[in-house]
Amino acid sequence: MEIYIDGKFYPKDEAKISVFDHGLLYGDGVFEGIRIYHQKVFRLKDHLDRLYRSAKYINLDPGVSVEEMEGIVLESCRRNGLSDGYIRLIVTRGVGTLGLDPKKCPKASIICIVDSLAIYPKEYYERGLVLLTVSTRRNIGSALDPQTKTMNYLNNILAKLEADRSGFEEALMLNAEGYVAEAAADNLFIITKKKLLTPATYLGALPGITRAAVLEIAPEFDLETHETHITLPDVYSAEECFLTGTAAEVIPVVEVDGRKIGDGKPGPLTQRLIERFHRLTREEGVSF
Ligand code: PXG
Repeated sequence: MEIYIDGKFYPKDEAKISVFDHGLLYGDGVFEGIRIYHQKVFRLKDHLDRLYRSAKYINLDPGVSVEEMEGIVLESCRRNGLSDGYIRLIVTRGVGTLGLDPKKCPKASIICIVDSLAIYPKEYYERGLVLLTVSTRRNIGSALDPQTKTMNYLNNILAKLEADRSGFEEALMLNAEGYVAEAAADNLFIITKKKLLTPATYLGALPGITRAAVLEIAPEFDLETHETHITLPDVYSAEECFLTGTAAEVIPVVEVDGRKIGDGKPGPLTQRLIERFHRLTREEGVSF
């Protein structure tokens, strides 16, 4: 395995960064999780757009153009030779002092890791996930905008810990007003009466790349799509429910807070969307 750090490739054991990096000290940075399918990088441009959008939000200049960043990702893929895998692309504020002043960090650091993916057990897809709504609310946009993918994931980790402590596989997070936002690291969808609904991003959902792909393919199944407000009663009474994310892909949800969704089995449209999404990952992508 060869890991890219600031212009050079290192073997796994030698891939190290400074303890003065503000990514480590303050979570000051942004990142992307990207998937390789069949020797091609899935929706790389969309991931890079989101990375630069997140960087702009925290006023961080990655120091390389989008085209150069694409080159870094593709070269990392070539050197690692995985035909299916996971890319973690990270831009940190870089090395600075122990004070949090970002001005003391002259240069951003870029890290690109390509590794095999720890995929969810197959049984999760066959029987579906059981969710718990946690008390940890999604960050409010005026504090740290959940539409951006920053290195500060404690909000999500607190949610995950809470679900885990009660024996649940995944956490459902509400925003400060009590509307459904997303799962700890995945977007949420429900299907009701031929409508496919997902929380609008301004309500606390990340604009997920998988979410966008599902919204694109949904009309093929006669589903009318809406990015909107969703409440817990909407989720409980939905016919079908599923999560989307780069790692999880499309995964059925069969129970939320002790309420069965539909008949408590993965829904038929969810299953068709899963198959269609897999086809998309075979057809699309940037070769390396
Ligand atoms: N919401 C949040 C908060 C996320 O972090 C998604 C939704 C799904 O977005 P994409 O673009 O992937 O469809 C994410 C991204 C992991 C892991 O190890 C997953 C994510 C981020 C970091 C780690 O499972 N998901």
